[in-house]
Amino acid sequence: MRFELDAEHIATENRKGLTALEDDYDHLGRQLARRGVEIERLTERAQAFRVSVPSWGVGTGGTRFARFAGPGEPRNVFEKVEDCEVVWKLTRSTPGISLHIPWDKPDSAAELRSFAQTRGLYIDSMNSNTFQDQADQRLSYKFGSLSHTDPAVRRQAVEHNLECLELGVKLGARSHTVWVGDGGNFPGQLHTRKALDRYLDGLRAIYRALPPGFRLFIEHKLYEPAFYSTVLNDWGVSYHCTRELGERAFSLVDLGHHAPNVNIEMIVARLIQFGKLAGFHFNDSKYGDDDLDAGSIKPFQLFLIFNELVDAELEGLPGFEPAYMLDQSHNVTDPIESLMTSAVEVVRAYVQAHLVDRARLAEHQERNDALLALQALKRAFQTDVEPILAMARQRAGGAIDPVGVYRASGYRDQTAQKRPASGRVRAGIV
Ligand code: LRH
Ligand code: MN
Repeated sequence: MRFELDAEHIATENRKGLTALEDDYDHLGRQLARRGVEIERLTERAQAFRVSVPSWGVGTGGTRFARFAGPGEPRNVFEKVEDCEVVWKLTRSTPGISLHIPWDKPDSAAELRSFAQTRGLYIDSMNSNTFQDQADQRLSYKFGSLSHTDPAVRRQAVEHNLECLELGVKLGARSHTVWVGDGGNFPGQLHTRKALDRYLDGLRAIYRALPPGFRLFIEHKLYEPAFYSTVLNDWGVSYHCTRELGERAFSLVDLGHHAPNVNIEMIVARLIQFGKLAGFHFNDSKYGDDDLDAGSIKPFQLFLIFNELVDAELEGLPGFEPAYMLDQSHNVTDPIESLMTSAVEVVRAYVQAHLVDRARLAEHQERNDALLALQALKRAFQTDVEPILAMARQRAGGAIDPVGVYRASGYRDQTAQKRPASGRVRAGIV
Protein backbone atom coordinates (compact mmCIF):
# COMPACT_ATOMS: atom_id res chain seq x y z
CA MET A 1 0.00 0.00 0.00
CA ARG A 2 1.52 3.38 -1.09
CA PHE A 3 2.74 5.40 1.86
CA GLU A 4 1.02 8.76 2.18
CA LEU A 5 1.09 10.89 5.35
CA ASP A 6 1.37 14.29 3.79
CA ALA A 7 -0.75 17.42 4.18
CA GLU A 8 -2.94 16.40 1.26
CA HIS A 9 -3.71 13.04 2.87
CA ILE A 10 -4.52 14.73 6.19
CA ALA A 11 -6.77 17.31 4.47
CA THR A 12 -8.58 14.60 2.52
CA GLU A 13 -9.29 12.63 5.68
CA ASN A 14 -10.27 15.79 7.60
CA ARG A 15 -12.85 16.70 4.97
CA LYS A 16 -14.80 13.55 5.93
CA GLY A 17 -15.34 14.86 9.45
CA LEU A 18 -15.26 18.64 9.08
CA THR A 19 -19.02 19.32 8.78
CA ALA A 20 -19.77 17.27 11.89
CA LEU A 21 -16.92 18.98 13.75
CA GLU A 22 -18.12 22.47 12.82
CA ASP A 23 -21.61 21.51 14.01
CA ASP A 24 -20.33 20.20 17.35
CA TYR A 25 -18.00 23.21 17.68
CA ASP A 26 -20.79 25.73 17.16
CA HIS A 27 -23.02 23.87 19.62
CA LEU A 28 -20.28 23.84 22.28
CA GLY A 29 -19.58 27.49 21.50
CA ARG A 30 -23.17 28.40 22.32
CA GLN A 31 -23.11 26.33 25.52
CA LEU A 32 -19.86 27.96 26.68
CA ALA A 33 -21.08 31.44 25.75
CA ARG A 34 -23.93 30.94 28.23
CA ARG A 35 -21.16 30.29 30.80
CA GLY A 36 -19.44 33.51 29.78
CA VAL A 37 -16.65 31.60 28.04
CA GLU A 38 -15.38 32.55 24.56
CA ILE A 39 -14.69 29.24 22.74
CA GLU A 40 -12.21 30.83 20.32
CA ARG A 41 -9.95 31.83 23.25
CA LEU A 42 -9.80 28.20 24.36
CA THR A 43 -9.08 26.98 20.84
CA GLU A 44 -6.17 29.41 20.58
CA ARG A 45 -4.83 28.10 23.90
CA ALA A 46 -5.16 24.51 22.67
CA GLN A 47 -3.31 25.40 19.45
CA ALA A 48 -0.47 27.06 21.41
CA PHE A 49 -0.04 24.22 23.93
CA ARG A 50 3.16 22.19 23.66
CA VAL A 51 4.15 18.82 25.14
CA SER A 52 7.37 17.03 24.13
CA VAL A 53 7.64 13.39 23.19
CA PRO A 54 10.36 11.01 24.44
CA SER A 55 12.61 9.54 21.73
CA TRP A 56 12.60 6.33 23.75
CA GLY A 57 8.81 6.20 23.51
CA VAL A 58 8.51 5.56 19.74
CA GLY A 59 10.01 2.06 20.01
CA THR A 60 8.04 -0.71 21.71
CA GLY A 61 8.72 -0.80 25.44
CA GLY A 62 8.95 -3.89 27.59
CA THR A 63 9.24 -5.19 31.09
CA ARG A 64 11.82 -7.39 32.78
CA PHE A 65 9.69 -10.31 31.71
CA ALA A 66 9.52 -9.65 27.98
CA ARG A 67 9.44 -7.13 25.15
CA PHE A 68 7.32 -7.89 22.10
CA ALA A 69 8.83 -5.80 19.30
CA GLY A 70 6.32 -4.42 16.79
CA PRO A 71 6.68 -4.01 13.01
CA GLY A 72 8.79 -1.12 11.73
CA GLU A 73 10.65 -0.47 14.98
CA PRO A 74 12.95 2.57 14.71
CA ARG A 75 16.54 1.30 14.57
CA ASN A 76 18.35 4.58 15.22
CA VAL A 77 17.76 8.15 16.37
CA PHE A 78 16.94 9.36 12.85
CA GLU A 79 14.11 6.82 12.48
CA LYS A 80 12.91 7.81 15.97
CA VAL A 81 12.76 11.45 14.78
CA GLU A 82 10.78 10.31 11.69
CA ASP A 83 8.20 8.70 13.98
CA CYS A 84 8.11 11.76 16.24
CA GLU A 85 7.39 13.80 13.10
CA VAL A 86 4.22 11.74 12.50
CA VAL A 87 3.03 12.52 16.03
CA TRP A 88 3.71 16.23 15.37
CA LYS A 89 2.06 16.25 11.94
CA LEU A 90 -1.17 14.73 13.22
CA THR A 91 -1.50 16.37 16.67
CA ARG A 92 0.33 19.69 16.05
CA SER A 93 1.14 19.76 19.81
CA THR A 94 4.51 17.96 19.96
CA PRO A 95 7.38 19.75 18.12
CA GLY A 96 9.81 19.01 20.96
CA ILE A 97 11.72 15.73 21.39
CA SER A 98 13.49 14.65 24.59
CA LEU A 99 16.62 12.60 23.88
CA HIS A 100 18.33 9.96 25.97
CA ILE A 101 22.11 9.54 25.86
CA PRO A 102 23.79 7.26 24.86
CA TRP A 103 20.68 5.60 23.32
CA ASP A 104 20.37 8.58 20.90
CA LYS A 105 24.05 9.61 20.62
CA PRO A 106 24.51 10.77 16.99
CA ASP A 107 27.75 10.60 15.01
CA SER A 108 27.04 14.17 13.91
CA ALA A 109 25.06 16.50 16.21
CA ALA A 110 24.72 19.02 13.37
CA GLU A 111 23.22 16.35 11.08
CA LEU A 112 20.69 15.28 13.72
CA ARG A 113 19.80 18.88 14.58
CA SER A 114 19.08 19.79 10.94
CA PHE A 115 17.29 16.45 10.34
CA ALA A 116 14.88 17.44 13.12
CA GLN A 117 14.65 21.11 12.12
CA THR A 118 13.72 20.33 8.50
CA ARG A 119 10.80 18.38 9.95
CA GLY A 120 9.66 21.30 12.17
CA LEU A 121 11.05 19.61 15.28
CA TYR A 122 13.54 20.65 17.98
CA ILE A 123 15.45 18.88 20.73
CA ASP A 124 13.90 19.73 24.10
CA SER A 125 15.53 18.08 27.12
CA MET A 126 18.62 15.89 27.20
CA ASN A 127 18.50 12.88 29.53
CA SER A 128 21.71 11.34 30.86
CA ASN A 129 21.97 7.63 31.65
CA THR A 130 24.00 6.37 34.59
CA PHE A 131 21.53 3.58 35.36
CA GLN A 132 22.96 1.13 32.80
CA ASP A 133 26.48 -0.06 31.97
CA GLN A 134 27.54 0.56 28.38
CA ALA A 135 29.82 -1.94 26.57
CA ASP A 136 32.74 0.53 26.49
CA GLN A 137 32.31 1.67 30.10
CA ARG A 138 35.22 1.30 32.56
CA LEU A 139 33.39 1.24 35.91
CA SER A 140 29.96 -0.27 36.69
CA TYR A 141 26.91 1.54 38.02
CA LYS A 142 25.66 -1.65 39.72
CA PHE A 143 25.93 0.02 43.11
CA GLY A 144 25.04 3.52 41.99
CA SER A 145 26.44 6.40 40.04
CA LEU A 146 26.51 9.97 41.45
CA SER A 147 26.10 8.53 44.97
CA HIS A 148 28.48 5.57 44.55
CA THR A 149 30.95 5.00 47.41
CA ASP A 150 33.82 4.93 44.88
CA PRO A 151 34.87 8.47 43.86
CA ALA A 152 36.06 7.11 40.49
CA VAL A 153 32.56 5.88 39.66
CA ARG A 154 31.09 9.21 40.75
CA ARG A 155 33.60 11.05 38.55
CA GLN A 156 32.68 8.80 35.59
CA ALA A 157 29.01 9.63 36.11
CA VAL A 158 29.69 13.36 36.32
CA GLU A 159 31.82 13.19 33.14
CA HIS A 160 28.97 11.44 31.28
CA ASN A 161 26.63 14.26 32.28
CA LEU A 162 29.16 16.88 31.15
CA GLU A 163 29.36 15.12 27.76
CA CYS A 164 25.55 15.24 27.55
CA LEU A 165 25.62 18.98 28.31
CA GLU A 166 28.12 19.59 25.50
CA LEU A 167 26.01 17.54 23.07
CA GLY A 168 22.88 19.32 24.27
CA VAL A 169 24.35 22.69 23.34
CA LYS A 170 25.18 21.44 19.84
CA LEU A 171 21.65 20.08 19.46
CA GLY A 172 20.02 23.32 20.66
CA ALA A 173 18.49 21.65 23.74
CA ARG A 174 17.06 23.82 26.53
CA SER A 175 17.50 21.64 29.61
CA HIS A 176 19.35 18.67 31.07
CA THR A 177 17.46 16.01 33.00
CA VAL A 178 19.18 13.79 35.58
CA TRP A 179 17.42 10.69 36.84
CA VAL A 180 19.58 8.12 38.66
CA GLY A 181 18.54 4.67 39.82
CA ASP A 182 20.85 4.95 42.84
CA GLY A 183 19.58 3.26 46.00
CA GLY A 184 19.66 0.09 48.08
CA ASN A 185 17.76 -3.18 48.17
CA PHE A 186 18.25 -3.95 51.83
CA PRO A 187 18.34 -2.05 55.16
CA GLY A 188 21.94 -1.21 56.00
CA GLN A 189 23.15 -1.46 52.41
CA LEU A 190 23.57 2.33 52.14
CA HIS A 191 24.42 5.04 54.66
CA THR A 192 21.34 7.08 53.81
CA ARG A 193 22.70 10.56 54.71
CA LYS A 194 26.17 10.04 53.19
CA ALA A 195 24.68 8.68 49.97
CA LEU A 196 22.61 11.83 49.54
CA ASP A 197 25.65 14.02 50.28
CA ARG A 198 27.61 12.22 47.56
CA TYR A 199 24.71 12.54 45.11
CA LEU A 200 24.36 16.27 45.79
CA ASP A 201 28.12 16.79 45.37
CA GLY A 202 27.88 15.14 41.96
CA LEU A 203 24.98 17.40 41.00
CA ARG A 204 27.00 20.45 42.09
CA ALA A 205 29.72 19.48 39.60
CA ILE A 206 27.09 19.13 36.85
CA TYR A 207 25.41 22.43 37.86
CA ARG A 208 28.76 24.27 37.70
CA ALA A 209 29.09 23.14 34.05
CA LEU A 210 25.54 24.15 33.06
CA PRO A 211 25.72 26.06 29.71
CA PRO A 212 24.20 29.55 29.53
CA GLY A 213 20.41 29.43 29.25
CA PHE A 214 20.23 25.79 30.32
CA ARG A 215 18.09 24.57 33.20
CA LEU A 216 18.93 21.48 35.26
CA PHE A 217 16.03 19.14 36.04
CA ILE A 218 16.38 16.46 38.73
CA GLU A 219 13.83 13.66 38.81
CA HIS A 220 12.84 11.96 42.08
CA LYS A 221 11.48 8.41 42.24
CA LEU A 222 10.16 6.37 45.18
CA TYR A 223 11.59 3.00 44.13
CA GLU A 224 12.87 0.84 41.19
CA PRO A 225 15.38 -0.27 40.24
CA ALA A 226 16.26 -0.09 43.96
CA PHE A 227 13.60 -1.77 46.04
CA TYR A 228 14.36 -0.63 49.64
CA SER A 229 15.69 2.96 49.47
CA THR A 230 16.23 5.45 46.64
CA VAL A 231 18.71 8.32 47.03
CA LEU A 232 16.39 10.93 45.46
CA ASN A 233 13.17 9.37 46.73
CA ASP A 234 10.66 12.20 46.86
CA TRP A 235 9.84 15.81 46.03
CA GLY A 236 10.99 17.09 49.44
CA VAL A 237 14.52 15.82 48.97
CA SER A 238 14.44 17.05 45.39
CA TYR A 239 13.36 20.52 46.53
CA HIS A 240 16.16 20.58 49.10
CA CYS A 241 18.70 19.69 46.40
CA THR A 242 17.45 22.30 43.90
CA ARG A 243 17.62 24.94 46.62
CA GLU A 244 21.18 23.88 47.45
CA LEU A 245 22.21 23.93 43.76
CA GLY A 246 20.94 27.31 42.68
CA GLU A 247 18.33 29.22 40.68
CA ARG A 248 18.72 27.16 37.50
CA ALA A 249 17.95 23.83 39.20
CA PHE A 250 14.38 22.56 39.31
CA SER A 251 12.39 19.50 40.42
CA LEU A 252 10.87 17.35 37.64
CA VAL A 253 7.66 15.48 38.48
CA ASP A 254 7.24 12.09 36.80
CA LEU A 255 3.65 11.10 37.63
CA GLY A 256 4.63 7.43 38.03
CA HIS A 257 7.33 8.04 40.62
CA HIS A 258 5.10 8.33 43.68
CA ALA A 259 3.51 5.86 46.06
CA PRO A 260 -0.10 4.93 45.23
CA ASN A 261 -2.65 7.59 46.33
CA VAL A 262 -0.05 10.31 46.85
CA ASN A 263 -1.63 13.73 46.21
CA ILE A 264 0.53 14.71 43.23
CA GLU A 265 -1.46 17.87 42.42
CA MET A 266 -0.59 19.10 45.91
CA ILE A 267 3.13 18.42 45.30
CA VAL A 268 2.76 20.42 42.08
CA ALA A 269 1.18 23.34 43.99
CA ARG A 270 4.05 23.22 46.49
CA LEU A 271 6.77 23.24 43.83
CA ILE A 272 4.98 26.10 42.01
CA GLN A 273 4.77 28.07 45.28
CA PHE A 274 8.47 27.45 45.98
CA GLY A 275 9.43 28.44 42.40
CA LYS A 276 11.10 25.09 41.80
CA LEU A 277 8.78 23.25 39.39
CA ALA A 278 10.82 22.01 36.41
CA GLY A 279 7.92 20.39 34.65
CA PHE A 280 6.64 16.93 34.05
CA HIS A 281 7.07 13.46 32.70
CA PHE A 282 3.43 12.76 32.00
CA ASN A 283 2.19 9.16 32.01
CA ASP A 284 -0.27 7.15 34.08
CA SER A 285 -0.19 4.15 36.39
CA LYS A 286 -2.39 1.88 38.49
CA TYR A 287 0.25 0.50 40.82
CA GLY A 288 3.98 1.38 40.30
CA ASP A 289 5.97 3.23 37.65
CA ASP A 290 3.85 1.58 34.97
CA ASP A 291 4.53 4.31 32.34
CA LEU A 292 1.08 3.86 30.83
CA ASP A 293 -0.55 6.40 28.50
CA ALA A 294 -1.26 9.78 30.10
CA GLY A 295 -4.88 10.15 31.15
CA SER A 296 -5.60 6.46 30.61
CA ILE A 297 -6.06 5.44 34.27
CA LYS A 298 -6.55 8.62 36.38
CA PRO A 299 -7.79 11.43 34.03
CA PHE A 300 -9.23 13.40 36.98
CA GLN A 301 -5.76 13.51 38.63
CA LEU A 302 -4.29 14.85 35.37
CA PHE A 303 -7.03 17.51 35.31
CA LEU A 304 -6.36 18.46 38.96
CA ILE A 305 -2.65 18.83 38.18
CA PHE A 306 -3.50 21.18 35.29
CA ASN A 307 -5.92 23.02 37.54
CA GLU A 308 -2.90 23.98 39.68
CA LEU A 309 -0.81 24.83 36.60
CA VAL A 310 -3.47 26.99 34.94
CA ASP A 311 -4.14 28.79 38.23
CA ALA A 312 -0.44 29.74 38.35
CA GLU A 313 -0.38 30.57 34.61
CA LEU A 314 -3.34 32.95 34.95
CA GLU A 315 -1.75 34.54 38.01
CA GLY A 316 1.32 35.27 35.84
CA LEU A 317 3.72 33.95 38.48
CA PRO A 318 7.25 35.15 37.64
CA GLY A 319 9.58 32.42 36.29
CA PHE A 320 6.68 29.99 35.87
CA GLU A 321 7.85 28.04 32.79
CA PRO A 322 7.13 24.35 33.30
CA ALA A 323 8.47 21.91 30.68
CA TYR A 324 5.73 19.53 29.60
CA MET A 325 7.06 16.14 28.42
CA LEU A 326 5.66 12.64 28.02
CA ASP A 327 7.60 9.67 29.43
CA GLN A 328 5.87 6.42 28.62
CA SER A 329 6.56 2.81 27.67
CA HIS A 330 4.28 1.28 25.07
CA ASN A 331 4.25 -2.49 25.50
CA VAL A 332 1.00 -3.49 23.75
CA THR A 333 0.01 -0.52 21.52
CA ASP A 334 1.53 1.14 18.46
CA PRO A 335 3.82 3.69 20.16
CA ILE A 336 2.89 6.42 17.67
CA GLU A 337 -0.82 5.95 18.41
CA SER A 338 -0.20 6.00 22.16
CA LEU A 339 1.95 9.13 21.96
CA MET A 340 -0.67 10.92 19.84
CA THR A 341 -3.58 10.03 22.12
CA SER A 342 -1.52 10.87 25.22
CA ALA A 343 -0.60 14.30 23.82
CA VAL A 344 -4.30 14.87 23.13
CA GLU A 345 -5.21 13.89 26.72
CA VAL A 346 -2.68 16.36 28.11
CA VAL A 347 -4.08 19.18 25.95
CA ARG A 348 -7.60 18.14 27.04
CA ALA A 349 -6.70 18.48 30.74
CA TYR A 350 -5.13 21.89 30.03
CA VAL A 351 -8.20 23.21 28.16
CA GLN A 352 -10.62 21.83 30.77
CA ALA A 353 -8.56 23.54 33.50
CA HIS A 354 -9.10 26.80 31.62
CA LEU A 355 -12.86 26.17 31.94
CA VAL A 356 -12.79 26.44 35.73
CA ASP A 357 -14.71 29.55 36.85
CA ARG A 358 -11.93 30.72 39.18
CA ALA A 359 -13.77 33.76 40.57
CA ARG A 360 -16.68 31.55 41.61
CA LEU A 361 -14.30 28.89 42.97
CA ALA A 362 -12.53 31.53 45.09
CA GLU A 363 -15.91 32.62 46.51
CA HIS A 364 -16.78 29.04 47.47
CA GLN A 365 -13.33 28.62 49.05
CA GLU A 366 -13.70 31.87 51.01
CA ARG A 367 -17.09 30.70 52.28
CA ASN A 368 -15.78 27.15 52.95
CA ASP A 369 -18.52 25.83 50.67
CA ALA A 370 -16.72 22.55 49.99
CA LEU A 371 -19.48 21.07 47.85
CA LEU A 372 -19.84 23.98 45.42
CA ALA A 373 -16.04 24.34 45.27
CA LEU A 374 -15.71 20.71 44.13
CA GLN A 375 -18.62 21.18 41.71
CA ALA A 376 -16.83 24.16 40.13
CA LEU A 377 -13.94 21.83 39.29
CA LYS A 378 -16.11 18.87 38.26
CA ARG A 379 -18.16 21.07 35.90
CA ALA A 380 -14.98 21.94 33.97
CA PHE A 381 -13.72 18.33 34.03
CA GLN A 382 -17.06 17.01 32.82
CA THR A 383 -17.22 19.40 29.86
CA ASP A 384 -16.56 17.55 26.60
CA VAL A 385 -13.98 19.80 24.96
CA GLU A 386 -13.22 17.37 22.10
CA PRO A 387 -14.61 19.81 19.45
CA ILE A 388 -12.11 22.44 20.67
CA LEU A 389 -9.20 19.98 20.57
CA ALA A 390 -10.12 18.68 17.09
CA MET A 391 -10.69 22.20 15.71
CA ALA A 392 -7.33 23.31 17.09
CA ARG A 393 -5.60 20.37 15.39
CA GLN A 394 -7.49 20.90 12.12
CA ARG A 395 -6.71 24.64 12.00
CA ALA A 396 -3.02 23.92 12.64
CA GLY A 397 -2.89 21.46 9.73
CA GLY A 398 -3.21 18.40 11.93
CA ALA A 399 -5.81 15.67 11.96
CA ILE A 400 -9.33 15.86 13.32
CA ASP A 401 -8.89 12.12 14.09
CA PRO A 402 -5.12 11.46 14.48
CA VAL A 403 -5.35 7.69 14.96
CA GLY A 404 -7.86 7.30 12.12
CA VAL A 405 -5.68 9.31 9.70
CA TYR A 406 -2.55 7.47 10.85
CA ARG A 407 -4.12 4.03 10.29
CA ALA A 408 -5.52 5.10 6.90
CA SER A 409 -2.04 6.29 5.87
CA GLY A 410 -0.41 2.86 6.04
CA TYR A 411 2.62 4.45 7.74
CA ARG A 412 3.27 1.42 9.98
CA ASP A 413 3.16 -1.03 7.05
CA GLN A 414 5.43 1.34 5.15
CA THR A 415 8.01 1.41 7.93
CA ALA A 416 7.74 -2.34 8.41
CA GLN A 417 8.91 -2.74 4.81
CA LYS A 418 11.44 0.09 5.03
CA ARG A 419 12.89 -1.07 8.36
CA PRO A 420 13.29 -4.83 8.20
CA ALA A 421 13.68 -5.94 11.80
CA SER A 422 17.40 -6.14 12.55
CA GLY A 423 18.75 -8.96 14.72
CA ARG A 424 18.89 -6.51 17.63
CA VAL A 425 15.20 -5.53 17.20
CA ARG A 426 14.00 -9.14 16.83
CA ALA A 427 15.92 -9.99 20.03
CA GLY A 428 14.12 -7.11 21.75
CA ILE A 429 17.28 -5.03 22.40
CA VAL A 430 16.43 -1.24 22.57
C1 LRH B 1 12.91 6.54 35.21
C2 LRH B 1 12.45 7.41 34.05
C3 LRH B 1 13.43 8.50 33.67
C4 LRH B 1 14.01 8.07 32.36
C5 LRH B 1 13.61 6.69 32.21
C6 LRH B 1 13.47 6.24 30.79
O1 LRH B 1 11.88 5.70 35.61
O2 LRH B 1 11.20 7.92 34.32
O3 LRH B 1 12.79 9.69 33.38
O4 LRH B 1 15.32 8.35 32.24
O5 LRH B 1 12.40 6.58 32.90
MN1 MN C 1 10.66 9.93 33.79
